[in-house]
Amino acid sequence: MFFQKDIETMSRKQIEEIQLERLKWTVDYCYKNVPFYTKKLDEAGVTADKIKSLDDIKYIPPTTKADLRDNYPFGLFAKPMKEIVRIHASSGTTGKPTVVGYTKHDLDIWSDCMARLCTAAGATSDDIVQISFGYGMFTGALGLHYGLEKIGATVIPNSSGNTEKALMYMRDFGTTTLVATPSYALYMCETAKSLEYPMSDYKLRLGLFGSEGCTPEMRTQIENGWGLFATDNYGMSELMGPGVSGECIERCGLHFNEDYFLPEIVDPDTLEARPEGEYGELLVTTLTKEGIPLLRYRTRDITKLNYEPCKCGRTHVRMEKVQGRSDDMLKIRGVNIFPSQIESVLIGMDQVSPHYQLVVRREGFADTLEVQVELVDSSLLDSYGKIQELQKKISKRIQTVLGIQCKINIVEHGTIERFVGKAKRVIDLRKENK
Ligand code: DLL
Repeated sequence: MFFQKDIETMSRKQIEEIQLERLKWTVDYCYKNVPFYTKKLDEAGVTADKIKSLDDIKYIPPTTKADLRDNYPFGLFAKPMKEIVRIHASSGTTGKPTVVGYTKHDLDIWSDCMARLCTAAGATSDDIVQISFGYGMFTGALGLHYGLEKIGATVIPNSSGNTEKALMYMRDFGTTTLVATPSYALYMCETAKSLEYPMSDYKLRLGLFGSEGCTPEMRTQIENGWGLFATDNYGMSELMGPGVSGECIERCGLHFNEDYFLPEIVDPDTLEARPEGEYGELLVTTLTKEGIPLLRYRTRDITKLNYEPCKCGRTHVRMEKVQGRSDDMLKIRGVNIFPSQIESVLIGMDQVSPHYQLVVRREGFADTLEVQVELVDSSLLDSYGKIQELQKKISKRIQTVLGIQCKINIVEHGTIERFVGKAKRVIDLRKENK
């Protein structure tokens, strides 16, 4: 079993000592090896010996995705290419992707981080694991791949897409664990149910999901559909990929690999630290990374931290499931909305499927929200009265929960696009109208 007990259960004092020492190392390393940081730290008047406590991190200016883009492709690398052994990139929807590089040492740590989290989630060397993240520049597939090999599991590098073939492997190879985005896991389940094979032909018991949000309601649907136990994994390419934090079998927060990453929660507007236990934006400082170290990286993800030791025995801080991204938050007629809130409303209703899309428009001076949602049983479309009744019911629920009016567009089963990677839930047409 891959349980690094001496590290994963150490006292808060010990964790903080390691973090302080590594934070100083990282500041010094960035200063000496990345001209971008030399300039930034000089301007802020920060040097490694000015960092006397973890609290002093507040004097370090944050790093943003724009900084990575401005230094595209390798400008923030701290090692010469000779020492970089792998490159990944995140698929930004706009502009250039952000590019990251790993040294051999970074890759070793990455597999350790993943091996720890997969073990905490209940995966073992007896598992046959099908990886249905896309292999390629995306970090998800290779991240999980090496971590799972490290714990001795049997890895099937199936990638995403070609769902029927993936399901054939699942049945024929006796796959016990699925690695995918929650939306793809759900789509795979829907496809499995549409085939002639009984669900008892599938042996899935564990899902290592992540890379996008998943409401508790959607998770329950995936678990019931497949008959598995689902866990959540968080990470981002800039920081490493998956392996930053993940749920253990207790599922009460995602354990942060705190000896490698230092998390902070700040107010996204003022960047002031938020009191412990309050929601805010997650900033992360890498503590050992050589290829592309990052100081106070602005993840834009909204979450909170819990420092209580977990029932599983691990003491590393737990982060709550990501509530949304500060830049994904939709502001509609002054009301802040995360797509996940609408998802919770929809998934609680029997007649509609969990596939949905939100279309935001600007009409005149007002923003409008259209919720496109799919029927479970398309024959309902034959009854105008029933559809109207359902539309009213959904819009009333959304109004009660979120306090906004929206248009409900009910469509036939199977019409809303399915995604093999991260689902795209929001189509914001306002930018085009501006
Ligand atoms: O999604 C890395 C990853 C791969 C994590 C596989 C877990 C499993 P990026 O493509 O760079 O990296 O996207 C990072 O995705 O800032 C979050 O907004 C979102 N995200 C990642 N994991 C979760 C999660 C990978 N478990 C961005 N819940 C992050 C909610 C998540 N959002």
